[in-house]
Amino acid sequence: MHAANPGPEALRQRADYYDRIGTRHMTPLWEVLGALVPPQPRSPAQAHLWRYAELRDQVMEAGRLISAEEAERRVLVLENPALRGQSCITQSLYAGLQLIMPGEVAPSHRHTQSALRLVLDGEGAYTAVDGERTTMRRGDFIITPAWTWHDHGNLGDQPVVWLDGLDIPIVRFLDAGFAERSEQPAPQPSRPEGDAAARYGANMVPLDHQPRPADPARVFVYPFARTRSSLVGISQGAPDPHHGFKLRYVNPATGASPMPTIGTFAQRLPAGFETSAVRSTDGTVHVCLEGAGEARISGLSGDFTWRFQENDVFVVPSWHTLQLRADRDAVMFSFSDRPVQQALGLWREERL
Ligand code: 1HN
Repeated sequence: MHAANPGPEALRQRADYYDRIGTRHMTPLWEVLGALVPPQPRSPAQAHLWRYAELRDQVMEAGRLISAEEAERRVLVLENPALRGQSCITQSLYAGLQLIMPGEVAPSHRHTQSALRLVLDGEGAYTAVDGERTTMRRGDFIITPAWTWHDHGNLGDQPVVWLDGLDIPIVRFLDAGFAERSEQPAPQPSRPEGDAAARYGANMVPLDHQPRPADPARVFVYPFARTRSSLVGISQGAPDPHHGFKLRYVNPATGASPMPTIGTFAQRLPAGFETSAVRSTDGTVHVCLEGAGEARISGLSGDFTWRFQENDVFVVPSWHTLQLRADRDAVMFSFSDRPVQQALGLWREERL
């Protein structure tokens, strides 16, 4: 960083010294300080778009090659092109596309990783969380809180596809992962559909409800019809220049993020609207649920312009600027590690 011109003899002595201390498991900070503490985020992740037309063909092929039962979960992992082999879409988040065919079940298990589902295609599947099933409809956002039992099934006659988002890399980083399989692969529900929403999701809670901060959220479904009508409802006002009409999902019983590790957002961009450029420290996965448009992304991994349409998925790494334009009225879903960064006092956004 500072001007200094060591001669060849000094460099040779240093190299020799580094070798000697290296054998004792030490290394000089001054050779790595700049990389350890960069002036701004230098994410190794790359911006990337996955088109649903291709994703669908590929996941349907998996449907012919392996059963949900054999796979446990029949999922194609969306791997960040610059992080191959690590099963992650950003440094902190995992994403995958899951397929369940008519008549199949994905057996019950639980793990300390938190999961979200965003239903993309097909009808007739359910997911169950701690004894309550919910019917999966397109655009529904469903969570599986940490350490809750969950299984999926398809009672209909169509393949059903959804996007999974999990905090796998965060839990791996902390070496805090546990998992177990249930003795019953497809347990019968113990509560009727809608029970959690009625008890915890109507601005009311049970009389004796005393949530502790680490308790799993009870409401686990955010139906798309309600999200959509809220987005249309706020569209009477003026759009935020950088975000259009955008809301974040909360646990209705606490006001906190639905999951402690993953923040989730829904956004409406009216046809013709173009957002001003914005960048933030939370690398974010975006999914187009309705409409079509263009995304412009710029940052360390390059400059990209993509046209997107329904069910296309793209990732914007940390500190890359994003601009969105809707050609047709667009509804976007997105998720990131923002609640983690905010809890640690790290999150920054720059509106350009
Ligand atoms: C998981 O449990 C599901 O329950 C999906 O559908 C994807 C990826 C890694 C680990 C657990 C599911 C997963 C997963």
